[in-house]
Amino acid sequence: MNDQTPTSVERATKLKGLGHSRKRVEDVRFTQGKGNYVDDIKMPGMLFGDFVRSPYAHARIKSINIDAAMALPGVVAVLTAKDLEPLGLHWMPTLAGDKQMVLADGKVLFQGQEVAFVVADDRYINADAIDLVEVEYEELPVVTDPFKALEPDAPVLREDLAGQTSGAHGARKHHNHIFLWEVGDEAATDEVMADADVVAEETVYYHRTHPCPLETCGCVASMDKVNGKLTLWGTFQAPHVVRTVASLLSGIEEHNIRVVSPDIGGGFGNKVGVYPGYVCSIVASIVTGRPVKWIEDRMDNLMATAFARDYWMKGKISATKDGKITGLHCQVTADHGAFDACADPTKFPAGFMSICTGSYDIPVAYLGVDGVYTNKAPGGVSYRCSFRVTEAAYFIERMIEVLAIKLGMDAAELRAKNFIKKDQFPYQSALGWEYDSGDYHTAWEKALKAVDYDALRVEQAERVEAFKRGETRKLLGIGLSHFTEIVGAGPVKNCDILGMGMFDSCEIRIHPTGSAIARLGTISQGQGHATTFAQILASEIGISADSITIEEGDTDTAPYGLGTYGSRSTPVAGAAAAMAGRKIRAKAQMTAAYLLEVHDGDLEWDVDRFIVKGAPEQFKTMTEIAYASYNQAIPGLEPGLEAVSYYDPPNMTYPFGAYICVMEIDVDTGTHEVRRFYALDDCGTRINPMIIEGQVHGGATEAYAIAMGQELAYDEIGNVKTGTLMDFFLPTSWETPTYETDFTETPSPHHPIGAKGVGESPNVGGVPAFSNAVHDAFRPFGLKQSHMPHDQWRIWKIANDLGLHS
Ligand code: PCD
Repeated sequence: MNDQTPTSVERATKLKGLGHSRKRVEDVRFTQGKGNYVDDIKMPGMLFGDFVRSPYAHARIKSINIDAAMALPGVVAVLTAKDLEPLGLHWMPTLAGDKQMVLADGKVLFQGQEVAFVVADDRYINADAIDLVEVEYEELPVVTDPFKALEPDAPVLREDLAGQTSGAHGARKHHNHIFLWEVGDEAATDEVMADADVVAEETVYYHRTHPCPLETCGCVASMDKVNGKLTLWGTFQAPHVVRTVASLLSGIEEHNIRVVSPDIGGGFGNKVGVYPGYVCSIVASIVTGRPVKWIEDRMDNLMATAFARDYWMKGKISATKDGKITGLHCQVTADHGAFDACADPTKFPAGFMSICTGSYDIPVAYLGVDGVYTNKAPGGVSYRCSFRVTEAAYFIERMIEVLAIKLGMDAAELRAKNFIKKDQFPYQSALGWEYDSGDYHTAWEKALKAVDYDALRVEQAERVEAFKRGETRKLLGIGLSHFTEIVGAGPVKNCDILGMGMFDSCEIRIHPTGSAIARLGTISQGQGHATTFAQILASEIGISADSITIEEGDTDTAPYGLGTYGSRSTPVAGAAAAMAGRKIRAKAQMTAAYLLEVHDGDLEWDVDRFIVKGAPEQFKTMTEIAYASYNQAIPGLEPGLEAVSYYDPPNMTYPFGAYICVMEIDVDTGTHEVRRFYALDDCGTRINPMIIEGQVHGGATEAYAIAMGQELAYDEIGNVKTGTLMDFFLPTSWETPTYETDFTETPSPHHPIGAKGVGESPNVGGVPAFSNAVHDAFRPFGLKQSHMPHDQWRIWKIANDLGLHS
């Protein structure tokens, strides 16, 4: 070798593999307005479909008259439940084992519910025709409060379930009850509570909100009657699942359905489920023989598609006098709206809420979740959190604060005292999870030091004194949060969606000249998969990330996968990519051995080539091997260089982090200012630090929105009060705080490259940090618990109720 030969390190840098802050390759098209979203799809003869929606939250439908609408020039069809019934499509199964009306069948159960589907030549005619459909409603009593829904004389919401004493998840104890899901040991927990030195109790409400992606939901359905093939483009986070469901519902064989997710403008869980708009577009295309497009507007999206949260969490936490936690009890009343359409793995009707023991070593615990029907929209998706993990983290991080108050102890110290220790991993939690790896103390100490926690407490105490002396009207809150996420659903043995095991997949094809294409069962909605999956592969197969195309979202070409949500792409499809890469490398090794005329055991891998052990000047690069794979007859090997992996992860991954928010609060106006927000994330091996930082900024901003103002609010008769962006808080750059990001790196022991997910973490950790900051500011004046969102009015009200305005 001469001096010009690049070193291993230089060659590795060129690959832009793991750990490289590679620029996002997708942004070339996004920043030039060249993205291709569903609404960009325009086809000859395409029609537009849109819904007549219910203005009432609960009403009987006396009649629907479509005559005037049909008479409007340009209107092609108006579908009602009556038209869908003969096809068996007026109701559809939900992901949670319930069923849901596609179009109102006899009654409506929430405001904005789909009543009729109008199909016309363009959107404008559609809008006029919708006004011409005459629906006669008879109003029924409305229930928007899950506790009232469970009262004995509450109105019966789901008449279709009359007399059914059990549902998909066991017994129903009331006509508006869906299920009771229990985990842990209640008797043992009660026993511990009865003997405990200290028990703190609190009801923590995590309000209803909505993922509100910038691009709303939509699809284009095109039935080609000549070749019998249905193509469905849509904003789908799980295109293969949509294909399977479409096949089961329509009876069209699965090979004759092609589902494509083009570019997606944010998903956040909103685009996981199946909506009436998809079903109606498909039916309309079959009926008319023309492509049909359906695109929601913002109000449709907020009112009718999947909401998130709406959990009332009644908690008890017990401890010894010196602050060692001994037990946790949590009873949840979960408002699921009119239909149980939660998007969770089948066996987990409350998602992974049982991660609610958080980062703490709690010996006994119990969780009970009651699902309840109300007159609100269905949904219950994991808006930037893995299946109810943000609810779990918010609950435990509030309970820790409440316990700290009761013990008169510093909340940072209380956390540190109870963290699962590094040497306890893999850790078996009281509610049944096996945490793969963690080092909470190191992360926590790093975070406290970074913000100079002790100095902040001194400053806060001084501020309280100054406030009491009348020298300031501003309080200082220090919001602490240490979270444990659980992502990567999941092991096929316990995680499935509609019976499909939650594995994921990657297929790689190496081209003769040494570049490659890889296809995966996931789909990016902005996360940057085209950038990062190529990086995983670059490190595995020694081909530069720039020479690897990543393709997702077309069921005709991508291998079957369960899609992107629950931060599962890195833990599951990322693992599949690494495993498929290793298969490529194994075959490449045999090819290299043949070319170098040595035994394959005599070779070792060096970044982008196989070298002969002890004779590094003899090597074959991946480019050479790729070429040889196509032009040499190698004994015992098939030509070509391809591999596929379907990966079933042995366990979930458990990312974690330490977040601290320093907030100034103006007692008189209820306004706040985030002075500092520090976010330390540990997602194991980091693929792309720049993308991770972007993920943290995005997720923390959604956390900020949820904690400080965003809510899907209803009045007593079920009107959605926040149906537009005038009322529904979506932060702009003006409101968004500045974030400081940091990290520790504790690899997952079971993931092929040690990576854990990160996309959701900032929401899971961020919400308690912001909310705890508000609570902490008022702690010296006696505040224990106040419900989110902490908007200006609610903060002002806390101050007023505490007598700080007099
Ligand atoms: N990563 C790295 N490293 C690591 C991890 C991770 O680098 N360690 C990166 C990856 O590659 C990508 C990202 O980061 O790119 C993310 O990842 P993950 O965590 O794995 O996740 P995914 O699966 O991919 O995704 C999902 C998520 C979710 S879930 C959500 S909500 C959100 C997030 O993601 N969404 C979104 N983020 C985002 N971004 C954007 N832009 N957009 C959107 O939409 Mo759910 O469940 O759905 O609720």
